[in-house]
Amino acid sequence: MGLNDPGREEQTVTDHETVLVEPPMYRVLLMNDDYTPMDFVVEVLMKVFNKPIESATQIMMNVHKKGSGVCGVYTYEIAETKTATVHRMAEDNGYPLRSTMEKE
Ligand code: TYC
Repeated sequence: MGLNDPGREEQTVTDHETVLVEPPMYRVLLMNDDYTPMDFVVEVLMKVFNKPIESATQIMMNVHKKGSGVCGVYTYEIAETKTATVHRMAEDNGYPLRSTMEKE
């Protein structure tokens, strides 16, 4: 507490405010194509997006019919890593499977 300004320090200390800002979130989507085998897409959804086989199959069939579909929603760095992992797995196996991310 300052001698010339009694009470000032207490006022400053209790003035802090906690502001929690949620990070921006990104949808990761899979795109349909004519060449990637269905079972490979299901494998990707299980390994990269931690989906159980039932929902992996459901998401794959939805992408197959509709052209694209959401696999999950993540913070920027995680979405980016998952997208890169999909592309690496596809390339390693010679498939054209693509994934994209978009801000929520
Ligand atoms: N259309 C593919 C096929 O008939 C299967 C497929 C599904 C491919 C989803 C990509 O993201 C995809 N073999």
